[in-house]
Amino acid sequence: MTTHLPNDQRSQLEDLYREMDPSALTPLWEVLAALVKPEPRPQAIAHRWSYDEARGYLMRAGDLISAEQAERRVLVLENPGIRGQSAITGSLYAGLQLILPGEIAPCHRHTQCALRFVMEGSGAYTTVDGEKAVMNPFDLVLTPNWQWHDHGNPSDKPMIWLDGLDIPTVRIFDTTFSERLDDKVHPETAPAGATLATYGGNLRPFRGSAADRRPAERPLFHYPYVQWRQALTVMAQSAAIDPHLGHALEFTNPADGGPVLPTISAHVRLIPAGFETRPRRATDGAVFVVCEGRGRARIGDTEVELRERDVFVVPCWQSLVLQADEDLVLFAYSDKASQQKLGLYKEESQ
Ligand code: 1HN
Repeated sequence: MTTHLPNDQRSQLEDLYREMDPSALTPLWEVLAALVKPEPRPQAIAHRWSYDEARGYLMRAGDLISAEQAERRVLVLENPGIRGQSAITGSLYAGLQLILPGEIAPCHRHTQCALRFVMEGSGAYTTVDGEKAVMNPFDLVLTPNWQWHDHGNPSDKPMIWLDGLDIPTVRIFDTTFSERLDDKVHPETAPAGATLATYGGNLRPFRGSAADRRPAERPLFHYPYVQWRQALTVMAQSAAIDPHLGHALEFTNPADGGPVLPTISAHVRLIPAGFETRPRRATDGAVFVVCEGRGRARIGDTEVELRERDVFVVPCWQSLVLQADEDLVLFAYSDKASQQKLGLYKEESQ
C-alpha cells in the first residue's frame, strides 16, 4: 500500500487509477503486500464439526430427499472463514454423504478426484469403473479422476461417509468436466474386491493380459480399516513414537509409492492415552476424522474437544498439538500432494 504518499501525488494517482479502470488495468503497488505476504494467512479457520449434530441434520435430509433426487445427498462442511465456496480449506472440499437402505446414487464421472472415509454402516458400496468396493467403518475408498462411480446400499442400515474432494483446486484451473452414464449403474467389470486382492497384495495382472484393466498409474482404490488399524497396532507395539506426530502411517499408491491421489495425501495416526504431541505446523491444510478415543486438539489458538467421528480442520501453517485421554486414532487427508508437486510444501516442528 502507498498510504505514505504526499496528498498531491496520491490524488494524481487516484485520477490515473480511475481513468485506466475501464481498460481493466490496475496498479500492482496498491495490492502487492496483500499478494506476497511474509507467511501464510489462510482465510480458512480452525473448526470442529460434531458428528452427532451433523448426523441429525443429515438424517432429516434423508426423510426429505432421496439419493436419486439429490444425485448425491450430502451436507457440505463449509469452513466458517470461507462460507459459500463449498470448501473446508482453500484447496479442499469435505461433505457427509448419506445413502439409505435400498438407495442408489447414479453413475457419473468428473475430473475432480475423491476419497470416501466411512463413518458408519456396513455393506454399502461404491463402484469404481464397474468394480464394487464393499465398505465398512473407517475404510478409505478412492475415486480417481475421471473414473465412473455409483453408490448403492443393499444393507438394512444407513451408511454415512465423509467425501474428500479437490473441488477448489480444480476450480482454480477451470478444468472441470463431467458426464453421466445413461444407465443408473455401471455394468460390472470385475467381482467385488478383485483389485484389493491383487494390488493390495503387491501383485498385478500380467501386463498386457486380458485381466490387466486397472490404470497402471493408480490401480488400487480400497484401503480397508482392518488392514491399516492392524499396521498401526504393530507400529505402536514396536516402533519409537514420533514426538510431533504420534505413530503415523501414510497411505500410498502402490504404483509409485506416492500419495493416494494426485492432489490429496492421506494418513492415519495413533496417539497413545496420556500422550501429548509436540507442536508442529505444516503448509498443507488438513481435514481430520476421530476414529477412536477422546482427547483435545490445539490448533493455533483454538482448542477443540475430540470425540469419536468428529471432524476437524487444521488450516495451512497453524500449529497442531494433540492430547489423548484415551488411545486416539485419527484419519487425515490434506493437499500435501498438490503442494509437493508445486514445490510449496513446508513443515516445522517445535
Ligand atoms: C461427487 O461426485 C460425490 O460421487 C460426492 O459421491 C460429493 C461433491 C462435489 C462434486 C461431486 C460422489 C461431490 C461430488
